[in-house]
Amino acid sequence: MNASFSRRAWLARSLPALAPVALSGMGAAWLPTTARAAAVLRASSPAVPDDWHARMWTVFKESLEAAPPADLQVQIHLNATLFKQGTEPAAMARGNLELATVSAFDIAKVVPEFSIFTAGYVVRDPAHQQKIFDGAIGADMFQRVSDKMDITVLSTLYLGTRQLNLRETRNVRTPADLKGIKLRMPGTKEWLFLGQALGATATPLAFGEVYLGLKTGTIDAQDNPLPTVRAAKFHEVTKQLVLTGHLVDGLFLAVSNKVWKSLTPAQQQRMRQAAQAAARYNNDNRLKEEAQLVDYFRQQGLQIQTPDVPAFRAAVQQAYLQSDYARVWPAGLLDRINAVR
Ligand code: KDO
Repeated sequence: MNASFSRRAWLARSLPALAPVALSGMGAAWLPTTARAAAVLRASSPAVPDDWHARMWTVFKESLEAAPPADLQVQIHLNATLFKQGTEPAAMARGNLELATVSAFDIAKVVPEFSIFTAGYVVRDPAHQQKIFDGAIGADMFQRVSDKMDITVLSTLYLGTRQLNLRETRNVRTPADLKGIKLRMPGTKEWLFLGQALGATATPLAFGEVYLGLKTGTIDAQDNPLPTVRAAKFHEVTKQLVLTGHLVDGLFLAVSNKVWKSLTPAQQQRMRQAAQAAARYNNDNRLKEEAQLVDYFRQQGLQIQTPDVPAFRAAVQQAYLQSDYARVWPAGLLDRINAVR
């Protein structure tokens, strides 16, 4: 890993990836709150409208806009129509976007120690995740994110526990059984590392192209939490789920510091409350649905396999601990995460 990764390089590298529609809208939306008109805050997400972390933006919007004064308005842009997946944090840092959900993988590109949360089998379950990020570890990490990325995290969303989802059935007991499988991962090296650690051939592809990739066979498999498999209809073009549970995944609802620092304390408080309400809505619904989906997918005709999870855990943990990622994890952080109960 390049420890001397510069913030300037991150911003520069992300610029060509901006969706054209975002370029045309640049600078148009964010108005200073001192102006009479309400300030418009645009939220960008690659999520499909039926996914809970897309719907939660409506909860955020309604919560923020409900209380007088009507000084803040939210515009929701889904399906990566405003910014491409993964380019949102750099856009927010530049002041071209106001709100987004950011993954641990996006953050690890700029705050390398955050890669501890991209490692498989570190976070135990959703309750562990919330306790980590609501406590001292979260406060320390989010300060680093604000300092280096110019964004402020307002709440932590449970995205779900990532499982494998294959186009054709195959007996997958251990990582060795994934040899040669083209497993789609989002297109950054942090994601690809996770795919390789699982034993597959990790293949980068944007979320919006996964359905077609599975349908046409350019990829053999994808990994996502079950609620996302349902919302994006991946079960229509796959035959098997392998319940590896390899990553208890999260997203961070974040605001550009350019916006955040221009708000009054009262506006900041309303924004935090809206973000907490949105996270609660997402987390409650996602957990409830996740618990029902194995049965649902079985009814839809998918084969459900429970693999040798300890074998996956051992292989993935070893891959991370031997990697450059682990070298930049602050001393003792893994133990502190494990000790959170
Ligand atoms: C995905 O592309 O697999 C992923 O699940 C990665 C997440 O970090 C997040 O970007 C998510 O997609 C999107 O929000 C779409 O659900």
